[in-house]
Amino acid sequence: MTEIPVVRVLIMGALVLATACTSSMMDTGAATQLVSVSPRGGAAGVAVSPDIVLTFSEPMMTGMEQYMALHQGGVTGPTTPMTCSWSDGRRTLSCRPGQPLAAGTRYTIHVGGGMMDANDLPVGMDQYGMGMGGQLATGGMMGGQTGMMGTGWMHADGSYGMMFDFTTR
Ligand SMILES: [Cu+2]
Repeated sequence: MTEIPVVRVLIMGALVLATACTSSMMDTGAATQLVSVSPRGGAAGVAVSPDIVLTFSEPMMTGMEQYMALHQGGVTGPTTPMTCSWSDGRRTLSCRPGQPLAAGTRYTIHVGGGMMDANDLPVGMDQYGMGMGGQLATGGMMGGQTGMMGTGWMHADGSYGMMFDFTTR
């Protein structure tokens, strides 16, 4: 009868894996945070060809730029295509609109609440975002649009990320 020892070995293995998983999660420490946004929420007189820059406290997962959008008007307004690039070890995301923005017009940067860091962990947004003029994008504000309410956009707190509006000069 060799089956019982095999089962015991498998159980032991599972326990070791569970222990390793717990300790690695503790080592991760605080969640990655969105630490700065430019232009800040409520900014006025912004150039019509602005550099829109997000800075995170830790490296971000590949492809997360797809969950950052620039809307004309509020968060339900049409989006403007942007060209984005990462720097500083994938901590800084810099985007520029493909065409100059309209003058004297309000725009909204929408940072998707489901952005993940390089360790595949959710990114905190409101700890610093509120102080930068950000507002949580609630379901009601989204106006029932579905394109920005799925994975990548929805945050664990039930919001759809943060919005930072500005007005061009
Ligand atoms: Cu959006």
